[in-house]
Amino acid sequence: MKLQETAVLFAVLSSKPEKGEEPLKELEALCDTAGVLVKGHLLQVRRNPVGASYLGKGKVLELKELIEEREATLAICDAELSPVQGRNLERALGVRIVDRSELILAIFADHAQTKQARLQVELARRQYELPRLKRMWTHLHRERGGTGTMGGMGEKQIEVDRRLMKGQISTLKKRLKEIEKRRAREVRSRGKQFRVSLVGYTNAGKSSLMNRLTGAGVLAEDQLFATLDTRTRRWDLGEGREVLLSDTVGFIRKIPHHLVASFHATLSEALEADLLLVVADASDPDVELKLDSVHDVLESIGAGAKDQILVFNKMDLLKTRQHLPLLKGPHPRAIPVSAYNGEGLDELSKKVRSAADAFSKDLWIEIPYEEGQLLALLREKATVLEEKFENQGVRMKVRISPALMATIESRGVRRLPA
Ligand SMILES: Nc1nc2c(ncn2[C@@H]2O[C@H](COP(=O)(O)OP(=O)(O)OP(=O)(O)O)[C@@H](O)[C@H]2O)c(=O)[nH]1
Ligand SMILES: [Mg+2]
Repeated sequence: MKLQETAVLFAVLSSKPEKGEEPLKELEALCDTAGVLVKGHLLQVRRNPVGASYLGKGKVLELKELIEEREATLAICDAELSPVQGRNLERALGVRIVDRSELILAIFADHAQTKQARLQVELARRQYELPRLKRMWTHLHRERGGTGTMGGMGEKQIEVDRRLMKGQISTLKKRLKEIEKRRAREVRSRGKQFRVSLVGYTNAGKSSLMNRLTGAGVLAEDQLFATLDTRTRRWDLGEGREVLLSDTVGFIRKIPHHLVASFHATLSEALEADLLLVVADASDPDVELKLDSVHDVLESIGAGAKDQILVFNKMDLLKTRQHLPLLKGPHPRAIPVSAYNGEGLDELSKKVRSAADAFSKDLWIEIPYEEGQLLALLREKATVLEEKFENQGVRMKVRISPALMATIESRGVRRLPA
């Protein structure tokens, strides 16, 4: 029988938590997703964590007592610990120490479905392990009942392991590059359709919206990081407008930096989009904080300046509309919706439709046969919807951006009445 892992959570806070604030709530949700039972909390308020042991001496002893009293098999820290801090704490406490990064990496490893996601997680984990030279905590360890420290590894073994790991890291990088190249080709072949990408904090309801809007059937669950890869589907906006909608990996505060680096290709799906739908959970008391970190991640991958529509999801969970002015105050243009009961989705479609209309319009034009270059340009940069071959030239119905239309008009092409 597999024993359930149990944990005590701990963190250093730079200031005293406000009344009603639950500083370890998100870490608990991460534990829940990873299948770890939480048995207790320990907080220390101090300006900076201690360099060698993260917690102060007295608090380490307190934590040890708590672990023994609650019979926990793990102690989980809400920050990323340095290799030294991790080792020292493990020695002092006699249980396995898992930090926030390691926990998130373990969840990613569990949830990775596609080859690309698996390789990306594997790469991030190897990079995390390299300076620590310990095997990460995984469900495999749990099945073996393995807790406690690695200890006792000889210098020579460490050298061999380190070299091995470096080799694995460069192989993983190479394999990922190949997949990325293939994907880039696929993206290019999608042509000139307007692309919309759902982004936002993990568990905000991106996949649920994707399902509701496109009938995609992607996994949506009350878990953190249910989605790790990117799915793209056609989204019919009505009135003959169709765009491509992508759902992808969610963001989190204090995201392990190795994960950002190895998931760069997946995260940068947002870079390829013409419009971002930034999805937030309107029922979450921390919504503003989480939106800030979403904007930070967007900024860091170079997508900060993209056109955005803010979408407040889960409106069905707000008991009264009173909450709405509160949400709309700083965000007057946000659209309130519910993936659950469908409210607000028509308005959302309308907003996206007008963004897509501004991006490109459907027009009839006529190009003389001798204008071969113009014909080629249109085939490459616009979408040809219909073609009729007349005496003078080709009559075409094209979906075309205002910029491209201006270019061809400057070359003497006129638009025809519809
Ligand atoms: N009540 C309510 N629940 C919702 C709504 N939208 C999503 N949920 C729930 O919120 C949870 C997370 O939804 P997902 O669609 O998986 O969220 P996500 O943003 O894709 O999350 P990750 O892929 O994990 O980053 C699920 O339990 C959904 O059923 C909504 O409009 N109302
Ligand atoms: Mg999802």
